This record gives sequence, C-alpha cells and structure tokens, in this order.
Amino acid sequence: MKMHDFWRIVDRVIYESDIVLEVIDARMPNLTRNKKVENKVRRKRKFLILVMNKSDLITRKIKMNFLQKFKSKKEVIFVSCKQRIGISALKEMILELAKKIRYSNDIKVGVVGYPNTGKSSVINTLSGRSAAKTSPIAGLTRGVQWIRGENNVMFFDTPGVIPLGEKDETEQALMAIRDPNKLLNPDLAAMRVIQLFLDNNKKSLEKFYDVKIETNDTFEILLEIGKRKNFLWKGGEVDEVRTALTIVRDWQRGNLILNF
Ligand SMILES: Nc1nc2c(ncn2[C@@H]2O[C@H](COP(=O)(O)OP(=O)(O)OP(=O)(O)O)[C@@H](O)[C@H]2O)c(=O)[nH]1
Ligand SMILES: [Mg+2]
Repeated sequence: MKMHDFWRIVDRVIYESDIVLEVIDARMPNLTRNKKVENKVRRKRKFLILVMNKSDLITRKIKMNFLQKFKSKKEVIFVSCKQRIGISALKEMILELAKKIRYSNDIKVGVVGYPNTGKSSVINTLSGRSAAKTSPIAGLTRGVQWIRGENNVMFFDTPGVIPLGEKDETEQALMAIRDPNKLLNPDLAAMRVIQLFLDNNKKSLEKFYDVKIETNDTFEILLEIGKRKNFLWKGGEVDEVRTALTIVRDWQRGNLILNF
C-alpha cells in the first residue's frame, strides 16, 4: 500500500469518528506519537484521547514523569491491553466525552496510531470482541464497518495506520517493525535501546543482563553485555553484531522491559 493510501484511511477514521484514540507505545512516546495527526483531530473538532498502551512494560515513575510534562491530563491515559489495566478507566473517559456530544445517540470511536502500537488490541479490548480486522485494506473495500460496544458506543473496525514517513531503520527497530536481521546497523539500534534504559531505568537493564553499568557510553555497555554473554570471537574480542542483535530482539519481544 502506498503512503497516500495510509493517510486516506487515517483521514477517514478521523472524519467518521466523534472521538479519536491515538494509540501510543508507552515505552517510547516521543517516537510513537504523531503531533500532525493530533492537530488534524483538533482541527476537525473531534475529541482526542492519547492511549498509552503496553504500560505493563514501564514503571510507575516513567508514567508520572510523562504526566507531569503533560498539560491536559484529561486526554491521556495509560493502559495495558495485555493485562487489562486501565481499560474501564478508558471506557469511563469515553462516556464522559460522550455526554458532551449531543447531536447523536451513537458515539463513534476511531483508533489511529503507528504500526504495532496495539491499535487492533485496543479495538478488540474495548469492544469486547475479537472483530478488528488486521488488514487496513479489507476495511476500506468493504466500506465502513462498525463494531457495537456497550452504552451506544461504536468502534470503527479499521484502525488508521500512521505511515512511517521519516522513521529511520533504528527507529523502526525500536518500534519492532523491522526484522533485526535486516538492519544495516544493528549496533546503532542496540545502542538506542540501551539509551532508553539509561534515560529511564538503568537497573532493569543491569538486572536483565546481569551486568554492572558504570558508564554512560552505550557502546561500552553493549560490549559489556557481549562479554557477559560470552559472545566472543576466537581472539577474545566481543562479537558486536551478535550482541546487538540479541539486545534488539530482546527489546522487540518484550523480554527486556523498562519495568521490573
Ligand atoms: N506487553 C504488551 N503487549 C501488547 C499490548 N497490546 C498489544 N501488545 C502486543 O503488541 C503487538 C501489536 O499489537 P496489535 O494490536 O496487533 O497492534 P496494531 O497497532 O494493530 O499493529 P498493526 O496492525 O501491525 O499496525 C502484538 O504482539 C500484541 O500482542 C500490551 O498492552 N502490552
Ligand atoms: Mg492492527
């Protein structure tokens, strides 16, 4: 599918909905939020809720830090579709907004977000069915499909997938939408993962790989992890690529979590 088609569906979801949920990966809000889409929603005078998904993978402190920076706490919520955390609170939020929408009995809720953030999971969890289609094209060709939830809330079954646009391979690796084996520079991706832990929760990285981190140099840390794992060449040098691939894979699979 072309970039243009992705945007068409995002626009369609915004156009059709009263309330738009932007699904964000709570581990990397900077990378998985799209301000352009948020502005679009506001311009169309639709309500916007930032759904910080996968919050089972982050600590309370990271949540608090994010909320502190955020002015209007009314439009952001941390959830976990996997552990069903924050789901009823999100439903309440939707119903609160629904009260402000007088012109219609059915409240229409659409979901947008970058690939792999959990859009389908959010639709399925909120609607209580496993009806959300995985392919965005299917929804388009069949026309608009709505899933009926509780309390006159309808969910648009086709999520608006925000095109990757400017995301480079390192960012795509973090977002788990690029196979680590296909990375030109897996070491850069691994260093970005390590940086995330330095910024947020160094301890959980130390614990996971059983290393002591005494530097801010992400490459040094990568080597330390390789040494600990015994990923060495014959001469005793660390196999950087193998180490990097392991780190990226652990991150993508959700083994390596910011929580502990
Ligand atoms: N740990 C954790 N994983 C989650 C959560 N929600 C979704 N996932 C996982 O994230 C991956 C993507 O979930 P989907 O719901 O398919 O995401 P999507 O945004 O619809 O993805 P695309 O359709 O590919 O754009 C899956 O492997 C899910 O199991 C969550 O709350 N916590
Ligand atoms: Mg999906």
